[in-house]
Amino acid sequence: EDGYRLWQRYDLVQDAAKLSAYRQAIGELVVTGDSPTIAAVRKELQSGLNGLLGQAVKVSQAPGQSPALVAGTPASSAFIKNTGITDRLKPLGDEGYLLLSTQQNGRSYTLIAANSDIGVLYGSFHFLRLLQTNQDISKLSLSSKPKIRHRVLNHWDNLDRTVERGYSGFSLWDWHRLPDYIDQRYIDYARANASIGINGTVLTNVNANALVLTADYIAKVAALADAFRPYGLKVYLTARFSAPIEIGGLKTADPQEPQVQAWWKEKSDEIYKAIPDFGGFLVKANSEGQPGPQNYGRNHAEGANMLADAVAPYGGIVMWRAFVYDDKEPDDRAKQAYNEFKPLDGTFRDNVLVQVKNGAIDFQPREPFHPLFGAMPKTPLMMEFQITQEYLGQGTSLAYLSPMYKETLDADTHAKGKGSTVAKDIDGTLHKHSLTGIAGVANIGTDRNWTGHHFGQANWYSFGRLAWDHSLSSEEIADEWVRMTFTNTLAFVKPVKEIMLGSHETVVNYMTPLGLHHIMAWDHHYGPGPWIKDKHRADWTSVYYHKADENGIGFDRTKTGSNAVAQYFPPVAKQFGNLKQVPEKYLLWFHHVGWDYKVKSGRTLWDELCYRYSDGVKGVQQMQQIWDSMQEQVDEERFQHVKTFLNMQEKEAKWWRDACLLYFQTFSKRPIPQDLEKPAYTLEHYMRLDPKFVPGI
Ligand code: BDP
Repeated sequence: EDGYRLWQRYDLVQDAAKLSAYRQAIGELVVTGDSPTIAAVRKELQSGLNGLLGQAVKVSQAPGQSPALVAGTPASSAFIKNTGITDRLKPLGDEGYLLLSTQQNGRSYTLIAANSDIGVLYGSFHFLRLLQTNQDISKLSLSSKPKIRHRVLNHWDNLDRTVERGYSGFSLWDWHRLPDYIDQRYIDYARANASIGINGTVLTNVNANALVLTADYIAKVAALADAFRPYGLKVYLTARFSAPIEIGGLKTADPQEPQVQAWWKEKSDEIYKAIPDFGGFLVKANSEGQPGPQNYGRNHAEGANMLADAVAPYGGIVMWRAFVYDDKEPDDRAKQAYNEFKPLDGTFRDNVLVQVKNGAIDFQPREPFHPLFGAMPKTPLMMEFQITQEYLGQGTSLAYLSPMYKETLDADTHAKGKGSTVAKDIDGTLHKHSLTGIAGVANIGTDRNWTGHHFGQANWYSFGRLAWDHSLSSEEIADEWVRMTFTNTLAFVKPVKEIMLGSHETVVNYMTPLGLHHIMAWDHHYGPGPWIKDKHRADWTSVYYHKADENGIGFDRTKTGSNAVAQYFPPVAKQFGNLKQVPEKYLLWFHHVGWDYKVKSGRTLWDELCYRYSDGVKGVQQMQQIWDSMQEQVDEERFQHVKTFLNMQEKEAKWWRDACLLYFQTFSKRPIPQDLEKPAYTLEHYMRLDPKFVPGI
């Protein structure tokens, strides 16, 4: 059990009654059609059922005497057409599916039906999930379709196979051996994505390299696209804005220059010739040193529209990132994306999505939702979440991120009155957009278990599940994942879910409680670094964000400060801007608060900070205790792996707690409450510490 099989383990069903019911219901398997996608369906159902049922399932061309599982579309299967379900299929669109138990001529059938082959594949994965999680399949009548159209992974993979902010080995894309060699990993990657409904993948880093747009690389990308296609996974590339200069030999990349426009058109023609269903481009422009339209005095819409025009004839899209900020700009970094993009609402082409990070700073352990959500009614906004744990303990920390994703998706923007959630903005229902999207920065690499930490798999999984259906709860998703990845035994499922559901809050507590943010170490972002100051960019220091002084701590973003709260719709602005009403989890995000201010618990702010940091460490220790008690329920290999990682996490938690409290204490000048564990070392020790020595603390 090295984790390679992810949640697709297909081992024998252990519950004897369920096993016999499943064997009974699936006397034979009928998969109709002959497309590559249908071949993938057949293969997946066959291997899944063989494993789960512990016997070779009979595969037939048409339903015969025994109860059958029938998968197909009305177009490929006369049997399905004749069941009269076409009307039920209509509203399910081109990716949805129906799972139905039905009787025909006195015989029982289970249908996996859809309008399209890819719908059949998604339905097949759902059906297998029902077996994997030991559900009753005798009276199925359920349909499902995605709420969001483009459900995309963003790989921050470089062409030399390093992965920016990747903590699970190297890039999966073996450019050297492509296009000839198709690694089985590519297929397994596509299978895993399809099983959770992910339908797009951006192969390359947003800090882009123009080389990927040269002919040699396009051929390699085309080979990947061919491998992924049966699984409904489209490829996208990042477009370096200066590519016309770097690989095109032009003098400029000005989007208003006809020769530049022509270059991108020709480049798109070339790409689509090799990859007819190429998804389009993701662009990071004029951000953190990347080139962009502003280099030529043009705005973001002018840049995006040029690329959009190039891919439009082929149905391609442009995902243009709103992650922009500039240290020359004196205003609060949290306000800059809104200031830049809001005035451009209505000026983007129809095939452009503006991709917005969940919060206004940068994937912090916790951020309030980005004020752009709800605020650009004429522009489809795409959500960007980070799955890789750049700011959340990286590869060694257990942090189940579904609750964090849900916190943003469920947040109410009040854009059109109460109930205008962020989820409704990105699924298009709020402002009536049919072009919709959601992206997750991948945590996947060449590590045998894909994600470094076994529990990192749950974040890939939950991103996909929420991208498909954001109304799912974190608990439901964790339940599915634990059962499929480990076991259905309740004695394991319940406690491990408890670990998962509390884990994000635990990490927030020991890193950035009460709305603190961006206090991590310089550059690598792993450990604590609240003391970071005097760097060439103020907006990359920690003191810019926590603003601790002898009076208190926190960033005043109210009227008396940067007034970032005013970017939210009035009810939200009022709530966040009011010291008494702001949710405590965002307290120091929006307010500079005195050390002796009484918080909800009745403690002073300083004492509360100390308790929160300590709670974080205790939270990790609780996870350790629960996990230790699971030894009997789980294979030794994964047990030891997770155990060791939790030990590292405990050290990390103490490191964060002690370093941050000692540092903030130099301002608060108040004691750490008596009943709490005291820091093991001096502040100087932590400031000198090189993270690579942490396990030795
Ligand atoms: C930051 C990362 C940096 C990325 C940047 C981005 O530290 O590596 O390039 O985001 O999203 O979080 O563009």
